[in-house]
Amino acid sequence: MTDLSGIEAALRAQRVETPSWAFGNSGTRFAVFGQPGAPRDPFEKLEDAAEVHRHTGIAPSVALHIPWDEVEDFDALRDRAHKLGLQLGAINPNLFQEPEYKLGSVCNPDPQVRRRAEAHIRRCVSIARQVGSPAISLWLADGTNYPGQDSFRSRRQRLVDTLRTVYEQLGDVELLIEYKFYEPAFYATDLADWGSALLLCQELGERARVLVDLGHHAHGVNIEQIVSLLFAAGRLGGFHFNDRKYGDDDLMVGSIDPFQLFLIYAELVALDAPAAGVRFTIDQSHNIEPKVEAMIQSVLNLQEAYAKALLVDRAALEAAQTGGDVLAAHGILVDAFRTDVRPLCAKVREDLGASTDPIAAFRASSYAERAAETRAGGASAAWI
Ligand code: RM4
Ligand code: MN
Ligand code: MN
Repeated sequence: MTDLSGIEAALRAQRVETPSWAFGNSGTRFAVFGQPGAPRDPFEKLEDAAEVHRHTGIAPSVALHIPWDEVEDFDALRDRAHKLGLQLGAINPNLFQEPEYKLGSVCNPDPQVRRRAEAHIRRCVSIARQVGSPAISLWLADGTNYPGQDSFRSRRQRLVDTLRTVYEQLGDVELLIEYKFYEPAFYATDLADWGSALLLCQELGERARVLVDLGHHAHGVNIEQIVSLLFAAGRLGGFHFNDRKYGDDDLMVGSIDPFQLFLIYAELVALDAPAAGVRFTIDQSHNIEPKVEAMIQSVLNLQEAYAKALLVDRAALEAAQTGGDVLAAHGILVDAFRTDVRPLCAKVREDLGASTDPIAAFRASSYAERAAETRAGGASAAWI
């Protein structure tokens, strides 16, 4: 494809949602290293997200995690977002930190705990309505640690029954279901893979779709093929972008395996997924790197992956594929991956009124230094 103006238009229309929780302090199970200038409340997280959008031009929405982003007045939070040029994105119910959830949330053997989890999701649905959020994004930490601990069949039944009740309350809010193969459960996770998530969505109804987090698969799993399968089933709901070397490392997207990221985008372009309402969200944890700059870099990595995918010569690829020319087909894809798209992306950002060189502009702005000064005092927001 050499229609450069079409490619530029597609890049201008690209949208990436940033996660509120990646702006607050986070860490590993060993330590949380607080950073100077880390936001102290959801309002300050929005300021950081607006800074990312200001430099990149394609990150105008922010996902929230409840109760991490609980505020007294959600109208005020929404209004603040709008004043900063942002929208509030998917609402993520947190069903993994209360002591009651030790044996699970919606799959817990105790019906009272299941009711509590259900009530929390309902509350998130009402927050979504209030702030104009389009989706509830649900990840469950539910699972078991030992064989025999609980019955697979009963847990599945509780999962379906509870989510069915919630599903009825959704109205026009969409339900995204995220899977993850292990952690915190170490023997059997209740929603461990795309197949279990897809089956659940099909049981619930068409407003339930699957969310693919890049860090939630075993090694060697072909994520781009999963993307294609889910899309064909009409159930690709969105992404949690990040990268990893080992487990669910939540490193910056494209930092470890940029080729995989490109292949996922190549699949999305082939499917015309951006037009099909797929949500593109970052889900990362910046433990040692400065958070706002890391988020800007992550958005840029997504922009470059998309640009390269748009450059794939689709007609030539199809001809090589149908002609059985293995190496020509592979070469066409790799050619696009090898293209330096940085000037193209810089132009697109300039056209959007964002920064041609976002990292340099962010550093020159002294935003981080100012945040460290003005946000002194009070407790930083953190995931624990
Ligand atoms: C999980 C999963 C969820 C995220 C939590 C904090 O591993 O990726 O999306 O909300 O972490
Ligand atoms: Mn995730
Ligand atoms: Mn994760």
